[in-house]
This record gives sequence, C-alpha cells and structure tokens, in this order.
Amino acid sequence: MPLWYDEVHEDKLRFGLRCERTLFMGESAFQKIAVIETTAFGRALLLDEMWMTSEADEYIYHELIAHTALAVAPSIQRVLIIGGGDGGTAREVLSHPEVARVDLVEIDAMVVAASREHLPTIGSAWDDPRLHVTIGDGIAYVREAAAPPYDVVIVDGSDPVGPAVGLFDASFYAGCKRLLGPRGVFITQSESPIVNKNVHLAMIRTIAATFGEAHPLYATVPLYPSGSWSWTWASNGGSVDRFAVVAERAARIEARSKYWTREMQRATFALPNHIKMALGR
Ligand code: SPD
Repeated sequence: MPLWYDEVHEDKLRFGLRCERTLFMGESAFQKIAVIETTAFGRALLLDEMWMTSEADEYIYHELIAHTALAVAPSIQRVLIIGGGDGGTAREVLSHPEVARVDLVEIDAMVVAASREHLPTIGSAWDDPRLHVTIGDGIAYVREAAAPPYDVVIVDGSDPVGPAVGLFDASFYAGCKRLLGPRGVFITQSESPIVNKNVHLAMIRTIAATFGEAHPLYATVPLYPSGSWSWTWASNGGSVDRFAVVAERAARIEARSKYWTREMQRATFALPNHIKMALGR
C-alpha cells in the first residue's frame, strides 16, 4: 500500500502527495516537523501536517518573497528574515552581492536542523558568512531589537496557527515598521486569497493601516491549499515605487531565476476584481 501525506485544510479540503520515504519526523516544543521524499514534488517539509515547501515549486515562493522586495528597495545592505527556517528565502536574498548582512530569526531550531540536513538544495546558503541565524521568537525580536535600521524586512512564516499566530497581528507589523529605515521595504507571505480570503484581506488592511500602503501580489504555488497564493508588500510610509526596479539587480536576478522577471514584478501585483472590490480600490 503506498503511503500518502495530506494537508487537510479546515476539514473541507485536502492536498496529498505520495510518499517514497520519510526522511525526518520529529516534534519540537512548537510543532510537529516532517521531511518527506515525495513522488511528484521531490523532498518536502511539513509543519503541523501543513505543507511548507517542496523542491519542485519552492522557487516560485522564495523568488517572489525575496526579489519583489529586493528588486526595488533603495538599499539592500541589511535584511531581516522572520521565519524562513528552511533556508530558501535566505538563499535568494544572499544571491545579491550588495547584501552585507542577513539576520534570520527562526523560532524552531529543529526546523533549521532538519532542513539543513534533508533539504540542502533549498537551503544552499547556510554557510554564507553574511547570514546570522538567531533561534528565537521573531515576534519578540521585532518588538525588542535595538538593531540599526533594516533596509528590507521579510516575513516568511507559516499559517496562523501555533507559534505563527502573532505574525498576523497589528503590533507585529508595527514592530517590523519600527525596524525599517525611512525608505525600507516590507514583505510577508499573506495566505490564499481563495481559501483564506478573510485572513488575507485582514492582513492587507492591517498592513496598510501600519505602513500607509499595502499591495498584495499573487501567484500559483501548487503545494499550498487551492494553489492560489499571495504575498503583501509595503514600503515605509509609502516612500518607494514597487515598480521601479533597479535595472542592474533585475538583470542579475533574471540571469539565474526560474520565476521572477521584470514582467512578473508588474504582473503579480494585478488585483483580481473580487479583491479589488473587497478593498474598495
Ligand atoms: N500554507 C503554507 C504557508 C507557508 C508559508 N511559508 C512557507 C515557508 C517557505 N520558506
């Protein structure tokens, strides 16, 4: 009998992948962690039985969350990643030579250890000397850190359950804004506009109230519930044009990316009409 792993979404939808072998199974103080070799999507990470990333489609998520911010931020020397324990976002951020330092704050040491060991193609930049990993609570970090301002803050968290609930809170976004310089750029994953529509809209409204603007972007990530996924971008006080890509950076990203292009930077920000109407835009 083949073994299948399913993410069951709110007891009404599920996405399953056939498993070739289980590479890691553990339970930390925060969550259940599994790394599976799947037949269709290569190696994949689950947290609390929810799919987080897979070798087959991770590039879509990681390129969009990293480069949508880094292609336009006026400066990209100092970058903060909250979450991102699989290493994929850090890999993309560190592909920019102008990045001098990345602070990655991940709550769960077991996620980092399991990813380092079993997902080496996703987290291929762990040994980059510019990367500084802190195992700790990202919510407390953005509330308390006395760090010099960041140029870019990226929230690569999981869904609003367990340790990630606070990543969807107004006080958390205020903390992220506090850590950004005056022309800093913020981006977060912001759930499915189809099956998490209320959470998604609430995030956009809360981020807009905090930053003065909030622009969702959309793409398909087959691993996630419904496949329809979003991220939300904002600049500190609305000070940066999200379409004004830095040409040299854009050309460099396009030379190695599988998904991000200058056209994508523009296209993913197009709003479906149901979202446009819900936001009154
Ligand atoms: N429902 C899945 C949401 C996952 C968001 N984070 C993914 C982590 C990839 N680095």
